[in-house]
Amino acid sequence: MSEVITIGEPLVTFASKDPDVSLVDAINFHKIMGGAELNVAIGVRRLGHSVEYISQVGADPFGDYIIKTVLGHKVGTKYISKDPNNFTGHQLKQLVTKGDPDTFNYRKGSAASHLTSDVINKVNLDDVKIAHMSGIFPAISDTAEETFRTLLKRIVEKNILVTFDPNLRPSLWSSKEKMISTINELAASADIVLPGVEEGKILMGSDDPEKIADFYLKGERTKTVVVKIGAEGAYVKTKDGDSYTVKGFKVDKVVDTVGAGDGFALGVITALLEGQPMKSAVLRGNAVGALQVQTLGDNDGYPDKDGLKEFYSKEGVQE
Ligand code: KDG
Repeated sequence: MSEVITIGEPLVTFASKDPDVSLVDAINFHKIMGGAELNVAIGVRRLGHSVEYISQVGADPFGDYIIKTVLGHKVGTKYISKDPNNFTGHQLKQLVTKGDPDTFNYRKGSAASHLTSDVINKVNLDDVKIAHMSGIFPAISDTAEETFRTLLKRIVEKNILVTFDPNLRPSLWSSKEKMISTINELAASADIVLPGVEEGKILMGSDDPEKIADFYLKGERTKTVVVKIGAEGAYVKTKDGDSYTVKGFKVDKVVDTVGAGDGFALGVITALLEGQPMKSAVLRGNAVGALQVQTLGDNDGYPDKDGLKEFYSKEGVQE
């Protein structure tokens, strides 16, 4: 069995090719694969760790493309089922020269949104060291939320370390109130919570990293909160009162911000798997995030071991 497990919806993404043209007017697109938790899985694998991805795709060309591409990344596909009655989720993504790109989702009623708990009961968690959970999957349907909760319950019962990224996607939730209450409730089951500073503002009303950390540290299982503060890096606070900031890396040219948060999560996860202390794990999170924003695509910038070493030596940093 794998060291890491995650659950999510894979997306076939049509990324527009002409910069700063709106999604309404764009006519040239290329096809790539995204999905926040799948991005994490791809990066975890690239850094040499085994990972299983739980999901469901449609019996359609998009679904076959996802399975073929996931296999190509050597991420485990044992728990990706095919749903003959529903379509594979997809997305349009704008190419921008500044800021976050506009996106549009086609995922209401998708195959992943019909993934039921039966699959979860068959998942072998025996050797899993870290479960990466995010706030996207419970947003896509009531069925998905129930499935997510079933998995989380099994993971917590087995005392597996949980990392949780709120990953706010307001357009996927039935209401803002439901989004906030569900995400904050789910976060309490995680050992490590990874909110962004802007997410903190929406979820608990402050963009002060320390206040955000204090809020999530009240969670029943939560021992560490790592608040992402963009280019500035990340603020860490632990239940036993330790707190510090790990500075981010300077990036000359941001090409595409998508996938940076997932890069941060996978940096933290892989470093912890390798027995590194939290400070080095957060440093790696910052490094992978900085590499990701310098490439197009939702996961193309994630480094392998040599790429990470090279980046650290260029930055004059010791892990
Ligand atoms: O975090 C990156 C993701 O945003 C992207 O790959 C796809 O929007 C996406 C999603 O909801 O998973």
